[in-house]
Amino acid sequence: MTAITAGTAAPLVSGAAGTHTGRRALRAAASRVLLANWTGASTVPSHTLYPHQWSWDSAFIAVGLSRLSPRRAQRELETLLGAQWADGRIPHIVFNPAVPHEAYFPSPDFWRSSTAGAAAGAPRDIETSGIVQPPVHALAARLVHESDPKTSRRRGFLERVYPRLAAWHGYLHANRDLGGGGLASVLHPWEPGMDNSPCWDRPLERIDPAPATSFRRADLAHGDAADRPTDLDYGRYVRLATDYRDRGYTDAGDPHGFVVEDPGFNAFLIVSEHALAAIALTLGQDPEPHRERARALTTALVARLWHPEAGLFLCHDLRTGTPIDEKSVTGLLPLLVPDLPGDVVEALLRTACGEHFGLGSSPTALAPSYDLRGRSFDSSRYWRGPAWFNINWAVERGLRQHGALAGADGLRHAILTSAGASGFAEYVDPRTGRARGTTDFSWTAAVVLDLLARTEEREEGMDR
Ligand code: 9WN
Repeated sequence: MTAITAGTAAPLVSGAAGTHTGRRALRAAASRVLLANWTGASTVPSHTLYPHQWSWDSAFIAVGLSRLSPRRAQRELETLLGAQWADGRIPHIVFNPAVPHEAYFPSPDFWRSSTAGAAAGAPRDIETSGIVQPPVHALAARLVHESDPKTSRRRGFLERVYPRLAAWHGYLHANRDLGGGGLASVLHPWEPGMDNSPCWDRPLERIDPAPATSFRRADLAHGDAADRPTDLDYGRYVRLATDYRDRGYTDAGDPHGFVVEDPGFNAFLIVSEHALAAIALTLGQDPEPHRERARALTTALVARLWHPEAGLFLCHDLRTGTPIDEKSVTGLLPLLVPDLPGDVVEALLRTACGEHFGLGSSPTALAPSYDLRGRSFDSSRYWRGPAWFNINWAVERGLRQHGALAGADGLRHAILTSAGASGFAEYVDPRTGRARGTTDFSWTAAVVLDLLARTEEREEGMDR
């Protein structure tokens, strides 16, 4: 097993993804996926399984699109921000009215955002869900701007998105610090984006599932049931979303059935807060409030979720006031955070390449979504083991930022090889690399485009 340590550089991408011809073919194939999934103002994650716009998907997609068309990348984010609620929340789904309700569950008639969410400021003329997803957007806006600052400046991109992104973070700060310790909490397993992670098994035991006869899943028409959450999971997702909706999507007040502090969600918030500071500076505004918030969040993240004995950040169940003793890749995502204490970084790097996550164990090793040794590990089922490409893109950035260059180069190579070989799979079996879920998946193609461009920038000595 290759140790991941700071300071050493491995050869650049090698093999098919490393030759110029191989890279050109990969870039062309990834571009075809994103172009085919573009619907005129935004991009669907997948035409079959997810035929609307998703919040954190669009952030990753914008980063990839910026390598093809900076204007389109800006449009992607601005379409999403066009559905922002007056309270600042960015909804996790923006529905396309042209898509029939039967194509995806839960559809707009389940969420009823324009009526049930009216008091919270849901738009009247666009239907959305009422929950949120990880705040990757300000990071994406910064990267989109940097990919072509001239076009961005000419179109006033940052001027338009900055107040909206600041309002989004303001919502999380004002409404979602339900633990009172300075971190944002999530209220539904769909919010951290890792829907059926084993981390949610215990907190979900308390939730009385909606009967399976009360809803009709659309996902099973397009995906293998063994790769998807179970009916019992769905019953609980539906119960939690129904309760939230029926309380007008208000965050304060009644205790929520599910309320958890998630390290990955908060790590993205911190990185995005740093991105807002950079954006403010570019616009001639004061970056200090964003820096201050990033510092406070970082302190709270380490104080509340770091567990030295696990060598990992753990989720925290606010209903019981206890850590959730499961090793999920969400606990590695704080590698994205720039100012972590040195001993925390060292321990995270050891965990990343140890037996639980196996980075560096082979040239194609990707970080699994869940502990390879965990009792609930399942190599096929969604967020219970399979490796996801957006998460591995984030881990790669984290490794590189903390100087673990050999590990970062190895992971970059593994992402490019595995994404191409799997037909831009939604996720892959972390042991075999076999495609799971759907293929031609947008964020998989997007992170490939970004990493290919970064590899070239690095070769030309301009890596950002
Ligand atoms: C529910 C769109 C989304 C991703 C999530 C992923 C999956 C939805 C679903 O697809 O969730 O939001 O229907 O299963 O878990 O991370 O954003 O790609």
